[in-house]
Amino acid sequence: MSSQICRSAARAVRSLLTASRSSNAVLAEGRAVTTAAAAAVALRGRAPFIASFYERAECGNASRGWISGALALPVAVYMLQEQEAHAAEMERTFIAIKPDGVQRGLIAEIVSRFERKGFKLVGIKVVVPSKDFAQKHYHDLKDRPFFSGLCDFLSSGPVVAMVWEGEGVIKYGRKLIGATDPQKSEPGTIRGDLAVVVGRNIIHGSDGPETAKDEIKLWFKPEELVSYISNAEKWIYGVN
Ligand code: IDP
Ligand code: MG
Repeated sequence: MSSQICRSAARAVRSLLTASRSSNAVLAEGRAVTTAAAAAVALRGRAPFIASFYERAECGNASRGWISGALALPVAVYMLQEQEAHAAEMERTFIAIKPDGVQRGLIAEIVSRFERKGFKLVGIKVVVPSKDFAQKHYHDLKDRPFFSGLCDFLSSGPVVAMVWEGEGVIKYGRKLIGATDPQKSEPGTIRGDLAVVVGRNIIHGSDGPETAKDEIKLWFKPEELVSYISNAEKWIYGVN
């Protein structure tokens, strides 16, 4: 079941609820029937039982407004649960533009590569991390000879910290970024196109689901992240 259909049905259901609450009975009935039809289309295949009720509600005569209203709540609950479940499933990754990328004026360039791909920005801020914070972020590299220098560098200036959301965003985000060493990054990747040496490779990206979760938690408070449906999503996701 495509998330697109889920979302459009949820939107239809929201309209339905709004319409059924309306004090203007005539308008409410007309709108409820229209949105009932939309919900039926969206539900067909996913919840045929409920959808068939909606279709009957759409075709019926005197009772149609009543049926639409009566079914609004269970369907709304069903669809909103589906939507919540999808939102919970949607992958998120932590991406940071390091001080070299910020100082070189590459923020817009980097943001646009993720945005143009179809990923969704759900959190962004500019911070100067302390060395202690940088050490926490790079804790898995603490035994490497470059660890101290790397943490000095990360805490040397503003970093643009971001959370991006989308299907496959963790793995594909790493593809957009390119190999750690820009000399080995393919042209077309961020590091391949915009950086030259490993010590100044301009961007960080989580390397797996666990790291993504830990890094998002380290850099962002939950209330700094926004859940929303982008208008472009119905054109980015879909199954034919
Ligand atoms: P990644 O950023 O591609 O995930 P990691 O191996 O996790 O690469 O290393 C984290 C960061 O440490 C790199 O992005 C780079 O800035 C730095 N780094 C990695 N290897 C070296 C090295 O050999 N010399 C200096 N810095 C390095
Ligand atoms: Mg890494």
